[in-house]
Amino acid sequence: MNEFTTACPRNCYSTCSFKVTLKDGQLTSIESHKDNLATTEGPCLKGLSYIERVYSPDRILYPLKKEVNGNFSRVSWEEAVSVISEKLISLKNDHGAKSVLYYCGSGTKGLLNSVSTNFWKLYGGCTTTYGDLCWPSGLEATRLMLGENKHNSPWDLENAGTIIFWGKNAAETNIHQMVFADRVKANDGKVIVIDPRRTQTSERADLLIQPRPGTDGALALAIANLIIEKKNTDEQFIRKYVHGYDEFREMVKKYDTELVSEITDVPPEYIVRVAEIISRKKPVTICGGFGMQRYSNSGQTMRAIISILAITGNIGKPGAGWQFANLQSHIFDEVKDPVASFPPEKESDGIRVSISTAELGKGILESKDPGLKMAWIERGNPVTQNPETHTVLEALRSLDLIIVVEQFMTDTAMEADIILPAKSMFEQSDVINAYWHPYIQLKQKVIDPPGEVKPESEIYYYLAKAIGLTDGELEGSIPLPGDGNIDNFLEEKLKPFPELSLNRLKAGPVIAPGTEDIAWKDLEFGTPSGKIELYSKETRKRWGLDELPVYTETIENIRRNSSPEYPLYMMTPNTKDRIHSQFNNIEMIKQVSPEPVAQINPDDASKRSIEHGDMIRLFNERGELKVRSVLDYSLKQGCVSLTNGWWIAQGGTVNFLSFGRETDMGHGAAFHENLVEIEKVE
Ligand SMILES: Nc1nc2c(c(=O)[nH]1)N[C@H]1C(S)=C(S)[C@@H](COP(=O)(O)OP(=O)(O)OC[C@H]3O[C@@H](n4cnc5c(=O)[nH]c(N)nc54)[C@H](O)[C@@H]3O)O[C@H]1N2
Ligand SMILES: Nc1nc2c(c(=O)[nH]1)N[C@H]1C(S)=C(S)[C@@H](COP(=O)(O)OP(=O)(O)OC[C@H]3O[C@@H](n4cnc5c(=O)[nH]c(N)nc54)[C@H](O)[C@@H]3O)O[C@H]1N2
Ligand SMILES: [Mo]
Repeated sequence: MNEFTTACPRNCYSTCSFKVTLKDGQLTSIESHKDNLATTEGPCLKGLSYIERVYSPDRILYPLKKEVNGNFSRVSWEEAVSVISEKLISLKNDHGAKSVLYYCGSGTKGLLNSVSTNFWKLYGGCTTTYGDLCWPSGLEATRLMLGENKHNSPWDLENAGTIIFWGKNAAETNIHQMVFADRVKANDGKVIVIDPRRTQTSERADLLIQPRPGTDGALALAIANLIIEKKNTDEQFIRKYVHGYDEFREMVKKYDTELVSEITDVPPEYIVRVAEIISRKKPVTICGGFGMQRYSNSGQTMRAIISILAITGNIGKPGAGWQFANLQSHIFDEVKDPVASFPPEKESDGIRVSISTAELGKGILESKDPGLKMAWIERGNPVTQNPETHTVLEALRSLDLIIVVEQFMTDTAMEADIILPAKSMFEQSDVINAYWHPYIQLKQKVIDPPGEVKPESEIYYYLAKAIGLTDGELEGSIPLPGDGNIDNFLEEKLKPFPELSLNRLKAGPVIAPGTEDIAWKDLEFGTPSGKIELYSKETRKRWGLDELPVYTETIENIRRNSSPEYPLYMMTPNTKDRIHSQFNNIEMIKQVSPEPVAQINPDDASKRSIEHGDMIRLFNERGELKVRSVLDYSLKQGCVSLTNGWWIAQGGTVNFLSFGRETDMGHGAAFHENLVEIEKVE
């Protein structure tokens, strides 16, 4: 029996450290690695289901090619590589390298992901996307206010007097964070949740505030106004460390509690209550989630929320602060700096960064000089996960050739001409970082890939050779196949950090060098003024938005007021049972989450004669979905909620209904801003 250290590379806050056991070469158990102080409580159900996932009979184990009749059949690696390389050579000659789209999602973390970009540079360039589906408006808002994205260590949360989970459902998306929150509650602290839905997190809280979706900016400014009116600000902190307070104080005066109660549909006494708790139960940590961060006003919303902490002096102290993204473990150059990568760069190393991820379908369809002919998709499932599924499908179907590197027959893989089988997390070593805790970890290879699965680094090696590149030209960019070469590649990346080596990481996680346990303890902010910027000229210059975090109505809310055709807010949250579109095909998960359902408030349902368990149609001008209804008062009236990630074959992706639109800053995707109508299907 052998035990190994490894770590989960999914796009998830927790990024758990694992100890895995092998018996006769087979993975038999997965447990938590106790050295990771953030995730000691153990893996989630998805983590435990890896054993099934890795050995699943549904895994793609060989290269597959789509036949004329639409079915896939097995081909050899030689044939797959030769078809792809011939196309790459001819496209480059006939249309230029930029006629190829390279698209990657967030399927796995790791330094070896950089090999993909290295390949496309060596090929002579390509076209790729900018922005991100996930978090950029919050990242940019934080950067504009505080200078960078970091926060106190996860375990510091238990020092808080008040925790606000604002648009974050940690009990499902960051289960380990709740361990610290529960301790605060047990110690007579307060836990507040701000979310239009009653969630598993709010079940463990003292207070739930349910604003109308997209109105959190107004709510935050009303809270700030009350704190200022009641003189509960930290004047000394403001004088020393806050820029633009006078302008801010003047601006928030108009966010009177009664008015904001109307905007947000939150009773005035609840707004007052939150302001009181923040003033009374210090220190305050706000765990800002991604919920209110995917709207057309979301960057300014996030800035408005951070302002509350700035005026009350809740930054740079134990138990206090803004917990959005802790990027202190992002120490490697190879890992795309999410903030730096916002701006659509016209071109670098021949790579044209011209398509907004939020508008992937439209971007492909409208591409020109040269127009796109081929797409290479890896680590992502854009048909299911990107906004406007119909447009994404139309765009992909307009191309000559689509290559998808995948583990399973996802909606996107179904669109491929050639599918290349992808590795699982246990089949190649890599070094990973995280965005909640500060650890650097080794995701260790513990088993050989099954069938003819090859890790991307190896696929790119063979492709590079097939398009005529020599080993010499690949040196430093694409490692030669073989575990020893991969280890050398990783060791090279660890060299600048004496604390880190593969051997050390094999023992367990290591806190990233330079990590601050209490972020901004020095109260030095990397903003133009060196202070927390309530007033930010850069916000105006870069995004054309007000210097102050003013509230504006979302585009869809304005539309809702003028045309009530689609009156319901469609919410598409995450669930504990999946990571986006991953895991829903696993039996262990299907037992707890067998099919997509739409949660509806019974008052909205009765107006439409919908009963619990009815098949209903959700629709708008972009598309429709048919699913079963679940009537539930926990959802705010006027909302309907359906978790994202279901495949088309499993009942349909929510993104048939969403709209491809960018957030106000950061080039994020505003797909939470989505109005629908529902009706019973006879
Ligand atoms: N189990 C699991 N964990 C995950 C993931 C997963 O898929 N599954 N995904 C990971 C990733 S990539 C991400 S980005 C994070 C996301 O983590 P979270 O931010 O916690 O998750 P979301 O479900 O995107 O949104 C959180 C909440 O925002 C609420 N919300 C929506 N609109 C609004 C609004 O206008 N105002 C307010 N106040 N709330 C609103 C939703 O109802 C939802 O409960 O989780 C990570 N962790
Ligand atoms: N409507 C709506 N849409 C959303 C969201 C929402 O809240 N609402 N959430 C958004 C968010 S926050 C995010 S982060 C995105 C996520 O969007 P994606 O990153 O596209 O989503 P995943 O479903 O995680 O798909 C990743 C795919 O990578 C594959 N994979 C895993 N490991 C590997 C590997 O090593 N190599 C390769 N080649 N493939 C691998 C998996 O099998 C999976 O199919 O979705 C976004 N979409
Ligand atoms: Mo995400």
